Amino acid sequence: MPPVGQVVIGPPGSGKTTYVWGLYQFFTALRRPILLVNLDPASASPPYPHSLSIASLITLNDAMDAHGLGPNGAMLYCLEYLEANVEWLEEELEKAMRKLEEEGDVFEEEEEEVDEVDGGKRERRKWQRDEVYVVFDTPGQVELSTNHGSLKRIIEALQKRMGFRLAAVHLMDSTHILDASKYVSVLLLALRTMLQLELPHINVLSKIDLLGQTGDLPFNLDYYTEVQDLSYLLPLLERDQRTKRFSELNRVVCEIVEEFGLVGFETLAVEDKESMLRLVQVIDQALGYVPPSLSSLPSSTTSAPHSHPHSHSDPHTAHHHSAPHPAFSQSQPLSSALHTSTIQEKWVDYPKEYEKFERDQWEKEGEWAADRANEREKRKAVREAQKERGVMET
Ligand SMILES: Nc1nc2c(ncn2[C@@H]2O[C@H](COP(=O)(O)OP(=O)(O)OP(=O)(O)O)[C@@H](O)[C@H]2O)c(=O)[nH]1
Ligand SMILES: [Mg+2]
Repeated sequence: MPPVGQVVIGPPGSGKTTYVWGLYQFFTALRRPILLVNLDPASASPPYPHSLSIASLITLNDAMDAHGLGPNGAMLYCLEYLEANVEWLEEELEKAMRKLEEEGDVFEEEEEEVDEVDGGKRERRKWQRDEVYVVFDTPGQVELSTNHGSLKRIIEALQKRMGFRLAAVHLMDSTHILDASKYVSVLLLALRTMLQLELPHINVLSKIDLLGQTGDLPFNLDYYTEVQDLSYLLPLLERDQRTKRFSELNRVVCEIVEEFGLVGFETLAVEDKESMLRLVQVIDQALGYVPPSLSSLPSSTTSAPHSHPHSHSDPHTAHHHSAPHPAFSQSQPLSSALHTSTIQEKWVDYPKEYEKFERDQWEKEGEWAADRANEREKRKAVREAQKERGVMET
């Protein structure tokens, strides 16, 4: 089976790079192998641990200096340059994947767990080619995925020549849905991109944690995620002075989106592990990808899962868990309707109550972890005392 992965696309600032970094942390916690590829030439040193970067081939500044281009033209030039040198990308990917196959990957263990489980040795896990998951971070210039052909052709080359199975994960800022006219633009952008890239496609309303703080949502969240009867939007668009005179255009756009019947949305709050888990499972399903099973993991990874009091922390600083997430074995994501109503409660209707509930849970988890650490210390002291007694008796 060929390698699988995601091409992460979306407008500037929609959260692509943060999501890619979050995915790395999440996959590492789940002990799933992951390779990150930076295809944004404006980002010479991406914040996440990447296996390769377009910046090794060409940067935005190179293109601007060499050809006297502005940033937008230089961005298109860089992607065209990458397309012309797609063999470079293939060779670099091949090298990175072979490294995982031959040398394997090592997952960080918390010190005390390592001491207890395997006497301080760290196991390297070697991966099969079909287990390797590759994530491509792309620039935010929308035309790269709506009408400029280079990104599409680069993806096609990876699919045809290396056998990649890729899904497009299209992030769009969820706060746009608060404004009916912006929501219509988001729908149109999603549809245009789906038709251009022709990949298994998952549209995502990102930064859903900001939705409740930013404004009032006229309809329930599932109205927007499931793209239900868009005629309900028309009175809102009529009321808005900016969009009133385009009412006929808006009506036709809504009809087109409904006729295609392709657009729907998942949601994402990148720091929320349940939100990440749900999205990863939906993408796995779209790709027909079955993650490496628990039974094939090294013995040290099958110890009891332990939660971490800071598991909700910023992805830039979050700890890696040394055991797989308990939900790892769940093959089916929560039903879409149920999931969306939970998200609505958590981020839109009762964010404060949820925050308090989660804080209480973390406190309990923290106490539990402290108790466990004390227990471990006690057992260690007993073992040492027994050892000493043994030495004295012999
Ligand atoms: N609250 C919240 N903020 C987020 C989330 N994801 C990203 N952000 C913030 O959004 C901003 C933009 O994030 P990036 O990851 O740089 O966005 P990008 O799509 O890579 O941007 P470009 O590369 O410029 O196109 C940063 O300040 C992030 O911290 C999220 O889920 N919730
Ligand atoms: Mg970025």
